Amino acid sequence: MARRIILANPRGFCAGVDRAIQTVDTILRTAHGPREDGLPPVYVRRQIVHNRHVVEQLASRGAVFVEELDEIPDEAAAAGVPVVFSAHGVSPAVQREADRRGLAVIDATCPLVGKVHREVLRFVREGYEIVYIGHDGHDEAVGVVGESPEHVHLIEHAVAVDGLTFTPDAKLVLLTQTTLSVDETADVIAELQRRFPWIELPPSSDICYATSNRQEAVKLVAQRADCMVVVGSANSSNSVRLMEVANEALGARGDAHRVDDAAEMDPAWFDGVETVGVSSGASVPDELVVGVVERLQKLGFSEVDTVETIRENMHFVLPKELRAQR
Ligand code: 2E6
Ligand code: F3S
Repeated sequence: MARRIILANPRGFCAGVDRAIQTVDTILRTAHGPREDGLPPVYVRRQIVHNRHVVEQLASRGAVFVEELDEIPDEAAAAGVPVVFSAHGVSPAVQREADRRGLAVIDATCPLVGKVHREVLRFVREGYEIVYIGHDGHDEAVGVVGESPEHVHLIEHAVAVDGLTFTPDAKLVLLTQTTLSVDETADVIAELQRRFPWIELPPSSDICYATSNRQEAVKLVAQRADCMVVVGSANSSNSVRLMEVANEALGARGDAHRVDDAAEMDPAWFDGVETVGVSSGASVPDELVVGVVERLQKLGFSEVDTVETIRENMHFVLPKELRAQR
């Protein structure tokens, strides 16, 4: 039988990533090359999305990536050089610092992350304590917890529920990071409901449509494959979750491997493999998947099929400062 590739669909860019990259792209296009004053056309706080190739590509076109706002010189602030906040969002402290410095901020925070920020503010106003399932230190979690550090209690796993102490008179609500594993989160929620039966869930899950759709599709593909390749960077939460979900669905039949690009694939992974599944995280340009498919074809995987679970049609408009320019 011919060796084959099964592509998962949906995979790759989500609406929030597309918007964030287009934000930086639009600024770079409008700038038409380097400025006369020697300053860069745009600063970006943190990786615009968690993908090495995306960041390298935008940097090669002149975008300057910084970890913190204090790396941006005062002369750039005075000259009005735009500063883009990444798709993962920022804490109010970062926004305040930008205001203090008079920086020309363009906020590329995904609207679905922004929604969680607003939920925190609303529930705190209403007197709730918030249990937030997320990854300690991840940009998105840092931003959300920063909205109200004293009322947002971050936990990563079900075992951490043991460390929470709330009395039954405490109003409790659960919020989560947008890119968690749907199945793992269900386990944490079950444990929370066992300990705190009165905990309220938000009206709709904070795990975003793109995360859950990609996990659903990767599961179906993995059930039909002997091995999986998931394209995405090591610091991309949704890509790593996708790899874990694929591994779980493969079970003893094989392994799921995360790679940044085709060059990271080890041909030995495919010894004895008849069907390899391929997917990619929400921050991954599809040309990287094309590269993976081409390399697999060279290794003898000549047939290419697709498994599609749902057709996405989500789109977010650009930040208001840029709408006229696109
Ligand atoms: C913003 C929020 C959620 O690491 P993570 O999966 O959060 O981020 P990316 O940049 O890999 O994916 C898109 C994204 C942006 N997801
Ligand atoms: Fe937004 Fe979800 Fe993408 S939160 S950036 S739509 S992975």
